[in-house]
Amino acid sequence: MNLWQRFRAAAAKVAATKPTAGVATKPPAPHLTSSSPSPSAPSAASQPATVAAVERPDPTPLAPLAAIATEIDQTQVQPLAARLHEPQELPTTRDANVNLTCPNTHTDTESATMFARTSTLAAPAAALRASRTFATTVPRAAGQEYTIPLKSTFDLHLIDPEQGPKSSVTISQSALMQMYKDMVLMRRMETAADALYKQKMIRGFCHLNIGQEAVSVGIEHALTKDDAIITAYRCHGFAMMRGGSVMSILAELMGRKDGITKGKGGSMHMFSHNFYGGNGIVGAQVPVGAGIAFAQQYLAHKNCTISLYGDGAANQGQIFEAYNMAKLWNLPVIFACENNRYGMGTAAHRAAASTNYFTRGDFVPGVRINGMDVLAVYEATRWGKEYTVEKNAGPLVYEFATYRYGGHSMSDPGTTYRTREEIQHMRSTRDPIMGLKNVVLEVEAATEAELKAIDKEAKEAVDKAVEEAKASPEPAMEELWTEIYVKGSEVPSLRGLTADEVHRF
Ligand SMILES: Cc1ncc(C[n+]2csc(CCOP(=O)(O)OP(=O)(O)O)c2C)c(N)n1
Ligand SMILES: [Mg+2]
Repeated sequence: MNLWQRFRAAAAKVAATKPTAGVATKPPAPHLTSSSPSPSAPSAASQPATVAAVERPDPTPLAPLAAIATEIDQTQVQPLAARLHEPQELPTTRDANVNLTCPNTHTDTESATMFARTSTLAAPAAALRASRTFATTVPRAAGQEYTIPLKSTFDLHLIDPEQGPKSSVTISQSALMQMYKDMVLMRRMETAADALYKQKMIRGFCHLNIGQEAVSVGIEHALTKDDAIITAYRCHGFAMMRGGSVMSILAELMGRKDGITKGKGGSMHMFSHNFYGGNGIVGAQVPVGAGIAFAQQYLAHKNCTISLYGDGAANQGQIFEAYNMAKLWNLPVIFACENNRYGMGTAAHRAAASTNYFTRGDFVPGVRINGMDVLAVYEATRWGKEYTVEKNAGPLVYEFATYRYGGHSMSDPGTTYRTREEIQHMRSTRDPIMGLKNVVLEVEAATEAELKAIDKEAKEAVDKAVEEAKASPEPAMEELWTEIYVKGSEVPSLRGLTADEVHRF
């Protein structure tokens, strides 16, 4: 019998012993026996004065009841209340996280365990080399393939572990190095955007993805450009991976003509071939992603769609409607929640009754992936495409456990709802670039000097892109009237901001 069952049994006993009227006959709620009352329930002090006057049951049968209530409070209620306000330390559990059934209990440390099951990334390369478990004696060459054991594991929902993503990746030297280059370039680009914003060259909304690079890079490396991606407003990295140049992205942020959306979209609205944005309305892109997958299926294309959203969007009704339709129609879509642990300033566990986002498709199989490990993201996406397209097995729900180092947007310092220590801890132990760097050195795919040269090259490329973007003019006024309708389907005239402002096509 667990604590609650014991409590109920004791309460039933009390009720049977002395039935009396009034509030005092009810078994006391556990929080009332606590010295630190729960914020969600009235404190004992705030009980109406009449309570004292009500006839109380005999205290003797109440004693065991109070003892159990205190035990419940101390073992269950108080730790939960404390966790609402404290950053989560990362426990280390492993195999228990392979779920073949949908767990219905809520723990807010689930995604945190994902990081914990990754070996620390900050270990010095020399030490890693000394302890490496696989040898690569073959001389390095672009075409050389490595089979690299993953440093993180996957959590599965309704997926047989034998059939799920592999625990290692097989990847060429050039692809491995390209992943590193992409992440380094992306971080430099976002760092430049941060500086341009502070110089007031970028205005309005600007959501940086520093810390989350492994998600967009790992996904893109596992897809082809015929597969589709749609995401929310934290989209600069995806735009870059879908073919946008650094210059075009920075120019877009500055509202310049050479921007990827001709300077008309800004931070949240970037598009390119088979990249459907860049969407500012939280969650709205998720059903659109299902629609893109429907088109792929209808047109018999052998491709899939990755429809991304944040933990802050994951509780919306439209997400579940999209899951349902996708499963009903067996669509080739991967719904992918980038769980960076906060929706603006709200910690995920304060907004979600279950933070096991990968299980929330219920009947849709799911995988939780360490989103700070680019190789794990790559392997999960490779497997997911095979599952949804080649095997035609229907949709999946992914959760990428990730972390943003900066605030929600440039107007959020990002340190009021989480501690500086938490950010520092993630930066120093889970950084995706550091993690891949260690792997590269471990397998001897490149030397420290070669990696340094890549960093330098990325810095120079971004510096150049900044200058080019700054030199780009603002779009012409006529651009106000373009790209509103598909060419050939325009209405005869469009009204502007005021009634007398009319544009005729
Ligand atoms: C429909 C809608 N409601 C509210 C907002 C305001 N808003 C912008 S971002 C955001 C939080 C989203 O958090 P999350 O999905 O976790 O994404 P993250 O910023 O962490 O990448 C909210 C509520 C919005 N843009 N759209
Ligand atoms: Mg979030």
